[in-house]
Amino acid sequence: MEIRVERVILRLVRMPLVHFFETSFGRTTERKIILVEAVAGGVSGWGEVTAGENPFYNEEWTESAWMILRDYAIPRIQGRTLQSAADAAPLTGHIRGHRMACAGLEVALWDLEARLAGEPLWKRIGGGAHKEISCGVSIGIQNSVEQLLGKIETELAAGYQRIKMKIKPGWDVDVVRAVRERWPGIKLMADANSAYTLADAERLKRLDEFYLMMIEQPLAHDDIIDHAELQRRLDTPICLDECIRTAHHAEQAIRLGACRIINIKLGRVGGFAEARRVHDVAQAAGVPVWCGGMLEAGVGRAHNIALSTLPNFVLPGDVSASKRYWSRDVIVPPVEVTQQGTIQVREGAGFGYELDLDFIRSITVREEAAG
Ligand code: OSB
Ligand code: MG
Repeated sequence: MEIRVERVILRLVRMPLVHFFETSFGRTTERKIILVEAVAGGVSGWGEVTAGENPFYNEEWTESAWMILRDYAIPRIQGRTLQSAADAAPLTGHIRGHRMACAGLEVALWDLEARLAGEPLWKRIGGGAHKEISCGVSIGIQNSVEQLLGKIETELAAGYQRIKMKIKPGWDVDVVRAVRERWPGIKLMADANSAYTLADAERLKRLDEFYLMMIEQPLAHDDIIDHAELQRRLDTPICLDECIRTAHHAEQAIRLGACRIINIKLGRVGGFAEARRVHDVAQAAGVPVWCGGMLEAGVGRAHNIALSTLPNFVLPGDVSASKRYWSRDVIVPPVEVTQQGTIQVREGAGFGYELDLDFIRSITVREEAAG
């Protein structure tokens, strides 16, 4: 589907979270999110940049993404005629790193292509294997164990299929034990966001006792080799998040035995084209994947749903209901989760939700249009 990209508009929106979210690298109370609108033939496609407010998850943050988009990514796309949204990633491929920034534009172009074709986005990217997405929740570090147990209770009652809890040194073995003792049968996993080193292997080994589904990214964000060493010592499967930025990384990690599961995030890998390649590499190796989250607003959430319809997304992901994050989302309807802990995939064109443009206008703190 030919796309002549006439105009790209960047909007910075501020959205307070309903509850703070804390990981091993810090606490977030308000998101600063870039929404990307790409226009062709009077039709708009929308993307969301998933970078955090600070360069702590990876090297990107909202402001770096704004500059990369404005000064590098958009000028390479705008005014061009693409044969398909698949042409976008190669055009920004020589930009080192900054994948979340480039992905914000890439995913907007896929949404645009789907809307121009009058087709659902999931179809356009080759998805559609699942009509319903299995949902888990990611629960941050809390002020007390009691608070954590209370939160887990609420999410299980809402129907979520698996619980992911954040861990860090000092909030790990004892806390996981408390959760396991209370709920011996639930699907449970832990995400360390790179808070440990190989010197902590014995401590991490103690988590084997709690038969977790997986431990996500225990070691450094850029270290596949130490994860391979750790995986040899653990019974619990390692899932890589931060380490996997390309399909080539996925290939290397699998070859080295550094993980048995991969978390795919659209932004971290640079958009749909690379996400699909990571998915395919994992699938060919018999490694299951699931869709991670970055506390997205509705646009990013809707893109994650489309991605999760690819066949090898066989484990519950971190994509959950809008209301867990926002008192009002930027899409209508908000993302809703059934009592069985699933999201029903929508059939409309593009990502299948309407933009709440009045609301977006009311929370926009900066806007810049190129073209
Ligand atoms: O590591 O998966 C992560 C949020 C921000 C940064 C990194 C991560 C997360 C989450 C939250 O776990 C997932 C979500 O609810 O969107
Ligand atoms: Mg993670």
